[in-house]
Amino acid sequence: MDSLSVDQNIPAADIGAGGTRRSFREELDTKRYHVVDDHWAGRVPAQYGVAPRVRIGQGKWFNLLWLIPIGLVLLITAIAIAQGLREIPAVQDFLSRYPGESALPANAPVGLPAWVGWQHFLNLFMMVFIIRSGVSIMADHPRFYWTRHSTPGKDWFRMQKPVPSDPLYTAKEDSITLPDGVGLPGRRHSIGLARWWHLGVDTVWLLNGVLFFVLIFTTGQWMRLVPLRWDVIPNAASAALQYLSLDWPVENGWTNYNSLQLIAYFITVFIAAPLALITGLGMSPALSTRFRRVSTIFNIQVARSLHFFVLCWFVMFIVVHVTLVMTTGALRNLNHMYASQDNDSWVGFGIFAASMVLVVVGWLAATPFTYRHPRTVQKVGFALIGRAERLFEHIDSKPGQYTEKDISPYFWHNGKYPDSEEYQTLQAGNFADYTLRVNGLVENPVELTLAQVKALTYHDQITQHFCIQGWSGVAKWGGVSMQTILDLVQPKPEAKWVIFYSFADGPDGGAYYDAQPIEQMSYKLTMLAYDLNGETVSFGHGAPLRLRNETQVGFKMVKWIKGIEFVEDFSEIGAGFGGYHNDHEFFGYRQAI
Ligand SMILES: Nc1nc2c(c(=O)[nH]1)N[C@H]1C(S)=C(S)[C@@H](COP(=O)(O)O)O[C@H]1N2
Ligand SMILES: [Mo]
Repeated sequence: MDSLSVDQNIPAADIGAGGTRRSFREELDTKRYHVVDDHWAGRVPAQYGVAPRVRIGQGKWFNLLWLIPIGLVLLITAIAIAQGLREIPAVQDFLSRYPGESALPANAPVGLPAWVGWQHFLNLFMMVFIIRSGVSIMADHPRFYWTRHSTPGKDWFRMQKPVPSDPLYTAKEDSITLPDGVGLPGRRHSIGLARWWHLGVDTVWLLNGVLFFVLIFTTGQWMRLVPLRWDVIPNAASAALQYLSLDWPVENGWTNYNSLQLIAYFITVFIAAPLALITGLGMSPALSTRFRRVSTIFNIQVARSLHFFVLCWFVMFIVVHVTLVMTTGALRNLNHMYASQDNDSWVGFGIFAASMVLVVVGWLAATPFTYRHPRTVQKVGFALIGRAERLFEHIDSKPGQYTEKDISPYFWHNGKYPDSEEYQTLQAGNFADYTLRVNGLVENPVELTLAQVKALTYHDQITQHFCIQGWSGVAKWGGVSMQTILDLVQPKPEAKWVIFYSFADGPDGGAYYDAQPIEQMSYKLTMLAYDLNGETVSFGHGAPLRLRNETQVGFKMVKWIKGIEFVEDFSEIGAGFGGYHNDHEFFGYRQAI
């Protein structure tokens, strides 16, 4: 390995204290950012998208705002039809045979205990944050697809203009701003913070959900939420007809919900809530790469689209549910849920009103709080979900999931392109003068020319990329396994993290970098790529070298790599949070979901 040892002719400018190679650390932005203000993240200007559209055919799009007038017309028509139907004797017979509610088992509980009220409140309180941060995450890549190829023009839904033809257009440029109070936090490309809210509150919501399931099954309350007799179906049809004809079914919620209500609750509790979890996990790079069979059909884009349908269900449910609670004996209904009593007093209303104050305060405060204390959001979010993410990081997936025919026709670009003179000179010379420096806590620091890198054992893999923003794509990457680099440099036992430095600066200035746990460097699918789909990797995708770590989301895969450093911990590197996006945009350093 003589030819690969450290070059002794280090340019004077590169010599730091102690006569050793100056570290790339000195090129990082070490400022600690503690607020999200107008200067945040290189001043991303606001950009509002377009009204949501669904694709109908090749290049035709249907603006969903039309659903408002169309829905109104359909509703009025349906009301007229329902009222007409109720004149028919056979329908009247049907309504008296199936009045709208199905009998409960004799041992079913009567009334709603206080814990139901608490559960209900906690759920609705958390839902506000979950939904708003979810919409923010969606706005970061405001398009949906059905295949794992996120091909422009093949999206089935978009809230953004068609993808422009500029070949270097990035997914970040595609992200949109949400109006204040809608998104959490709402600012364009604030996905790092939105994810802490979403995944952090999700964790509490899921734990609370487990408690809810335990309680409903130990108290018999489940019998009121699960269809147990076949006549639930005709009764639900009957209730629907009664609602539509504006002659509503008798309210008896204290003892038994009507069948339509029961089905709506059943779907919400037993289908939509679990599906939210399953479709959420379906977007994880670590899980999708590990559970190949499942992810063949249930790929990230199917999961993301279905996750959106779950959101639509919850929003629709909330609107209809609240409307009906308020229009079918509000005081009594509120007493049921908020005061565990079945009467017309104002007690339930009082508790409800107080709880709404909390909801509104939480709603109004969440975004300003996030902008003022983003590090707190990052820290609390990590405390809530970090453990689960770490669990998924232990997955070392096998190669061979995809073949050449799975390669995506379009692979989005992302990030800020390098524009330094240093990079441009190297690029103009076809990287003949490029060297990759690998040093830090290693026995054998090296400085390799590109030719020397290419002389190392070749490795290739066809894998799927998962950008944190939501797009994905399959590509064939060729280059060197990180294991080969480890064998060459021999990390010391103290080395725990591996820092990848880029030629490109991030949006606030200072070089882009990312810290990766050393265990993941010997995973089968961790590599330095210099080929993409059988050709030399292009400028846009990271020439001459870029990282692949298929356990993680895309922002961790540094492009335009110039150096690698092995360290014990990353607190002294950059601003100390483990990567450019962590320092500047409050991302987390473990992102296996
Ligand atoms: N140097 C650098 N590397 C980077 C980024 C960046 O901004 N700078 N963006 C990351 C993000 S967010 C993604 S999704 C991937 C995108 O890789 P691609 O452009 O090859 O698709 O690169 C990652 N590597
Ligand atoms: Mo990304």
